[in-house]
Amino acid sequence: MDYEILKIEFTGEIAQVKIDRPKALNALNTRFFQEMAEAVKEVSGNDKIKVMIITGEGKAFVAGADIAEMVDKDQQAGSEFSRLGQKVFSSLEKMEIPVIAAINGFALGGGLELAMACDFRIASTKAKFGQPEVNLGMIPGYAGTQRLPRLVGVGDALYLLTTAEMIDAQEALRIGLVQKVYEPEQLMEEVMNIARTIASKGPKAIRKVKYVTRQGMLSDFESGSRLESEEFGSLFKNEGEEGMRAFLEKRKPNW
Ligand code: DAK
Repeated sequence: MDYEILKIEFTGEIAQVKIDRPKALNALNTRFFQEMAEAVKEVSGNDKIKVMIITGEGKAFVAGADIAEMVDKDQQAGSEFSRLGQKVFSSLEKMEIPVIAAINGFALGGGLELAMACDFRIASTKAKFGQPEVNLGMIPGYAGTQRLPRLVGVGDALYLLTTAEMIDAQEALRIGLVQKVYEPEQLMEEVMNIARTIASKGPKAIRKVKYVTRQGMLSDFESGSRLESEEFGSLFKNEGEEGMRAFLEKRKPNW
């Protein structure tokens, strides 16, 4: 598939996926979801890539699902649009490598839902966040009602979901919606530094730590802990041996 909305750049071990439809503030339409599904496949199929970054072009990360595309849909088409989006967003969580949202501007509605499907979020001081669906007589359709309370707690989630208030990056940092905030001109450099840090760690360990954490969020504590023991064990006489030997021999590990 030729990309029309996404731009994908590979820099060393890092893939940057840029959403480039600034005229509509990068609003999410069917074509976006098709291209994002393709991008996930392409990046996942490239063994060299260790981290993926998603960001937006212009003044928005993503200003929501495309209202112009949604307005005429009937109930069935609305549910299908929701399911397509949910599937693509879940595929980001299921990617073996970490996915970072670099939030350069508006992350509203479906845009915040996209950011929440990434493994963590780094924001510019210009970023703005909100779930404004109730302004439109709608509710989130890409699992925002599920991910937001898991990330920030039920009180802050329902505050944002029911008031549709737009919050700034500092408030998003305070409630734990984003992990770091940088000046706009430093955002991508800092996100690349974080990505390079991750890429320098044990590659199997990084994949397993994401897998176990993500699975744990879907299961109970006991099952998650059991899975952790299994995956922990699988790194012995494996990448973990090299990492531990390198520490004892005071050298860099050779992954
Ligand atoms: N969809 C389509 N076009 C959008 C858009 C959107 N979400 N947001 C902005 N645009 C377009 C504007 O219409 C405008 O187009 P032109 O008039 O230039 O043709 C252009 O982007 C620039 O926007 P503005 O002129 O409005 O720019 P401002 O800086 O003045 O304002 C803003 C920026 C972000 C505050 C404002 O654009 C805004 O309030 N946008 C709407 C934000 C919003 O309500 N987003 C949530 C969308 S609802 C579901 C699946 C998913 C969802 C729900 C259900 N199911 C299938 C069940 C999710 C829903 C949403 O995400």
